[in-house]
Amino acid sequence: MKRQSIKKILVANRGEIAVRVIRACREMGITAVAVFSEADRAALHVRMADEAVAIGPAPSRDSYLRQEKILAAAQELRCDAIHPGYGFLAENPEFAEKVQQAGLIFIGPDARAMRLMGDKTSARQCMLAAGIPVVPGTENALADEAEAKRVAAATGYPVMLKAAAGGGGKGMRLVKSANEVASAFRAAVSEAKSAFGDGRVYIEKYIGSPRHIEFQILADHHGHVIHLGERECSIQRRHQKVIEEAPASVLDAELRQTMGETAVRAAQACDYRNAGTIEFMFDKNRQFYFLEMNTRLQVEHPVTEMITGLDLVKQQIRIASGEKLALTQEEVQFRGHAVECRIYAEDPANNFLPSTGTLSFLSPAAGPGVRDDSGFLTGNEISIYYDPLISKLVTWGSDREEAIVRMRRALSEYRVHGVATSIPFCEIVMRHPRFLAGDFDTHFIDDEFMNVENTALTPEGTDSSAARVAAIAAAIFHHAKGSKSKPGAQKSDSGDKSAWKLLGRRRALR
Ligand code: MV4
Repeated sequence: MKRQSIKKILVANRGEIAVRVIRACREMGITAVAVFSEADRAALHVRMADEAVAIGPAPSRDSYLRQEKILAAAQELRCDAIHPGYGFLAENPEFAEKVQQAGLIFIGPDARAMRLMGDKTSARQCMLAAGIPVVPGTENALADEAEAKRVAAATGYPVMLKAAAGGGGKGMRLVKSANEVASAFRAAVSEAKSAFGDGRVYIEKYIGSPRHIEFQILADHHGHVIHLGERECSIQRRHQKVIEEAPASVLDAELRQTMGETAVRAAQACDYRNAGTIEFMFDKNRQFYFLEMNTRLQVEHPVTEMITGLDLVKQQIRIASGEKLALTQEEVQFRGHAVECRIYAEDPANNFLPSTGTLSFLSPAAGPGVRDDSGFLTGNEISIYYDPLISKLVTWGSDREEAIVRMRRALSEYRVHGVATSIPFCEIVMRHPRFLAGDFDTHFIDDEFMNVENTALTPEGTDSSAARVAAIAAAIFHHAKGSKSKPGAQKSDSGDKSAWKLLGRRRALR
């Protein structure tokens, strides 16, 4: 592939990720063009860009999802490339195609790789053919209930029904026994049809208490693929990640190498280009299975940047312009530990209900080892229209302990007035004995805070009991009170597993 210089990039996104991409452009001497909806006229990404174009009303479908408007803006302003960020159009193969047809560079993989990995059955087939371990199950979508029954019995209960067009937890169903198959199959098909316009579903063996561990890969247009290690992303709620870290404390050097090599082979198997993520489930027996591939820059990419010293957005831009990867696998060096807490405008004391309003005061944490990737300024509005992510607070330490202590310190400095945030919840997790011990899986939040068996596996929208909401509210109330007392005033607890019981007894930061 010939080198094409990129001098001007349109950033087809908003919030913190648009700001993140603009920052990379600035450092590279690239002109950054922002697009914005009517709700985002005063947004940080608009202020930081060199030029900005209005693309429509607040709802995403009228602005950030308007492919033709975004393309027209890019052409009119003579951009060389479009960076899609994550979400919105980032994994839309038609958009990637249109960008290319317009003579522009799409900073990401090609439409073919996106399609191949977007269909979870073709992704599984591709990985299976390459000898990558995938969760046992069907290679093709199920034809009917009868086939679903046969395959489920052959796989062994419990099984998961998943939408081929799904991913990220949408349209999944746990099936515990034969008498549930028929109704679960019908429900899954109709759910998949209405959510994705594609009713195909397939079966996987159910993995009981998995960790979610994903590997970052980079692939250039010259046949070089490297991995940048893993991120542990098990601390999530309803398939929304809350806390991520790198490296994963469960992996030893040998397993890291094996999984890293597998991730590289997975990227090679689909002839992938640019930055991507191979998601694995990691089970109690330390077996790992390919889950899905994300064909975009991910929200949690900063933890990888913090431990490798690499700038993933710059890497994406260089790859897209046809440059060779500047480093080999052996030259990738890992140093220390990083933790990311997502600061959402959500009220943890009110069942994580989105909290909208004006950010009347916003004062992020700073200081040694702290990075705050925010999309907002004091005075900005958190509206109902977009993702409630305010910021990603990331800390680095020479080891996990230091990264966590720094995170506690940073969370305690962070000030957000005007909306409720997930900060107090993150403060609780940063002191939770199971988090500190690295003893958690994807059910951690449900198990420790929701006090109800496996909400992750009950249908979406299943609601909380009043008692559960009250328990979290009480925990946060006590925590807020505790945080006003002197650090170090109380001795640390031991042998007490319940999160909220710990809260009144504030412990030293260490
Ligand atoms: C599974 C699983 C157990 N067994 N598949 C959820 C998100 C989507 N990417 C796949 N997910 C899961 N698939 C089998 N065969 C459990 C989950 C799962 C999960 C996976 C990753 C991160 C968080 C999760 C939370 C609940 C369930």
